[in-house]
Amino acid sequence: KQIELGPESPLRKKRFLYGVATASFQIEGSADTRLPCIWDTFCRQPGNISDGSNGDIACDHVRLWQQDLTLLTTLRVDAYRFSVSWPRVMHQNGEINEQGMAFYVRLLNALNQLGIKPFVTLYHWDLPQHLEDAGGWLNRETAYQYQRYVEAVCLAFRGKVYSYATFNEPFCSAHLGYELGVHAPGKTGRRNGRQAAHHILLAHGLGMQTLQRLSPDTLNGIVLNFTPCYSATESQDDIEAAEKADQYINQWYLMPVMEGCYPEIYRQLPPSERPDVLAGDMDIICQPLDFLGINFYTRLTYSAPLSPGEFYTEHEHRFPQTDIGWEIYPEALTDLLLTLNLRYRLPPVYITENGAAVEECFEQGEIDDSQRTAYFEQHLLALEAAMAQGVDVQGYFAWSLLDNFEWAEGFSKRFGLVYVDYASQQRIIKHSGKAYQALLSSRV
Ligand code: GBH
Repeated sequence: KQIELGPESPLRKKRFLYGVATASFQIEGSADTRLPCIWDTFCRQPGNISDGSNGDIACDHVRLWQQDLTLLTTLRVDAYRFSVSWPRVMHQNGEINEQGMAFYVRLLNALNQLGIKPFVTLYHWDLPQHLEDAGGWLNRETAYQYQRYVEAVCLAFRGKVYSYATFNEPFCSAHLGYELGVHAPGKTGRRNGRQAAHHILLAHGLGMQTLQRLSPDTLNGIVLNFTPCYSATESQDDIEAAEKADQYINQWYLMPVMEGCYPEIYRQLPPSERPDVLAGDMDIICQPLDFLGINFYTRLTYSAPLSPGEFYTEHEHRFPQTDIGWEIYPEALTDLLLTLNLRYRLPPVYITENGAAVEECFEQGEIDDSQRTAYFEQHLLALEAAMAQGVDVQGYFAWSLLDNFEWAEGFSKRFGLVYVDYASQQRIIKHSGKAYQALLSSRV
């Protein structure tokens, strides 16, 4: 199975950038050579991770990174998106961990030597545990600590980076981590979720200011995840519920960043559930972006709330799902890009993550994952449709280079273009990886 795009597709042009993405906690291992983070703690509380695993070893990438860079050349990617582990590069007293920083400097040097553009994510969920002990993202001070960390990274990486993203998916950190409690640090409550979101957004703004000052020549922005919200029926109640869900899970993060305000639904929260917002915060959050990173996996369908005080209820899926239970609905990517483009003055967009956990069949050392290849093809076609209607999309990153630690799913769900045998740490390029490579090398 190949990825078939039309001969004239803009996605087959050399100037369209292709990459693969990873995140520090999900691949690095070598947990003993950095500070503990909130995910180390979360993994150790029984019941949080479906297979009881943790990130102590993961893909052993800190030791096998050279081998993993070879995979990037084999796949022929233009860019590699990875994240820096804050607890690996900073000591608890705020000083730089030189050994940890040196790991990334070696990685960056090697990427530059190979001609692969480094897209650096500064925060992909691994908050140092000592900061969580002081309140984590519920504590405003964490935003200022984050800014100091960004400053240290910028100075150490000077001249080696193509793009910086301040955060990956504030939704996940805030909503899943501090509101629903299904991600680290496992806190709950609407006010907690919204307060964590606000401090993360504030940290984004402070981080952008630091990037503008210390790294003005890199492409600086943020990565947000979007789960487009559809209504279950055409009834007014369901449409309204879907609209509210969209404000609550998607626009809550985009609107402050782009326009310096929270969506309408903010005012519908009872005061006891609203976050503390200080004068001037919204102006800090709303910094000009060089790019917007969009992570897209699935959509959700909503109907009217069942109980008072709620805004919506999630409706059951109607279309086929991936192995992780997410509906496959590529049109939502087209709809999303067109809607955002109409509603906002978007900077250039990069799809910074897209991918699927699917069933794979292992035969004679080959991994047949044709469903994943089909998923990529469908989503690239959906992207192409949006671009044909005027959306400025500059690049696409497949999630993920490697099978890795899939958060609350542990190692039970695989998203890689490359298979990882966790017993031997052997890597095997899957059929989808070969299809991706074929697409990338066929560009004109
Ligand atoms: C990304 O998060 C992460 O950045 C990455 O680290 C991770 O490995 C990857 O995705 C795969 O999970 O569960 O039906 O309600 C994506 C997070 C996924 C959150 C879709 C919202 C809604 C679907 N998003 N999810 S559902």
